[in-house]
Amino acid sequence: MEKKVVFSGVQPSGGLTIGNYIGAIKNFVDLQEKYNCYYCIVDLHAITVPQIPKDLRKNTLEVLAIYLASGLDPEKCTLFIQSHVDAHVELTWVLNSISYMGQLNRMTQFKEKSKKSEENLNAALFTYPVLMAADILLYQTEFVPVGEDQKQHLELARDLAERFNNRYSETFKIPEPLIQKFGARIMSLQNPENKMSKSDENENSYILILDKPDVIRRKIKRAVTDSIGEVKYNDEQLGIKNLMNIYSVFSGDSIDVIENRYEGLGYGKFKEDVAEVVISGLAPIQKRYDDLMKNKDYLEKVYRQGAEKANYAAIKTLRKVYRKVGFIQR
Ligand code: ATP
Ligand code: LTN
Repeated sequence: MEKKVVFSGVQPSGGLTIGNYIGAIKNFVDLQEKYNCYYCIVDLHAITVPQIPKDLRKNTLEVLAIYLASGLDPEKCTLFIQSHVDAHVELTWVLNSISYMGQLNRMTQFKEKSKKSEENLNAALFTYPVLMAADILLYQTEFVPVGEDQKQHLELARDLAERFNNRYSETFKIPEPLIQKFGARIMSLQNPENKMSKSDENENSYILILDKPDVIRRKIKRAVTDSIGEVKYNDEQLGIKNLMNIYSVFSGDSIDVIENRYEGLGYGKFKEDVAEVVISGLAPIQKRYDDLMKNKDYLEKVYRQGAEKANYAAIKTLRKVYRKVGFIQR
């Protein structure tokens, strides 16, 4: 039986955070064993906000190296750069033709990001979710592992697939989101009501996968908590809850075990331990990352082979789509 397809992407829009790792990349690794996985570095998405070209190039390779360092194996899954497979842009155009402005206007991410650039809002930011739908639908994807924040975009991808299938006959598989129950939304260390985001202005609000041990210790020490003073898991203590989630993911200990361990101990010791668990969880990834970044030839080989494999699958779907909408075969 053919393996079911998994697709996901990460933007090379800056250093990756432990939110990206826990909400997305960590799960990619488990999925590669059972599914036919495509993991993309979505550079076309990244330019929906201004990027400095040389940083974009650097960040793109960085995401690839982090994918590999986290345990993704190019023999088991397809790792590629979005702009290397033309079909993503081509399918986006066709999907734009069946996308409703009203629905795109309601996308939370668009509303939030457009607030940040009130003047000269660019059109790509508006059609960002259509490009994301194209990414997913090109590969006849069954499952899309993402963090909670991407749920609405997934809904749109499903709507577009259904709309196209109804209008032109069965073409796309309808994708399902795969959102972890636990860790799907790692919160900002400075404002635990917001998600941890690599584009946050305050660098104390996030931990980068590549942060050095001292930086991690400092950021966790400064993490906002509360005056209750007990390590308990509840919505009155969002900062502590978030740190407990992080602790649990990196240590493998359950929330109950953590609550019991820190009963009566206060926040100081707890925060120190959270930092150490994160540091030792990231250490092997950082070590492999450093080695990989010294071997640019290898990285190039991986993304080239990936693009070839992805292109082969994507073109099949795109040809079907072009035929169905009435384009003459070339
Ligand atoms: P930005 O913060 O710049 O808006 P982002 O980190 O949200 O970008 P991506 O890099 O494209 O955007 O996200 C890659 C994956 O990481 C997505 O699946 C997203 O849902 C997940 N993710 C991002 N932030 C978090 C978070 N704080 N908690 C859990 N998952 C997250
Ligand atoms: N919009 C996503 C990144 C992304 C993606 C995808 C995720 C682009 N294309 C396809 C899953 C599937 C984000 O996390 N900001």
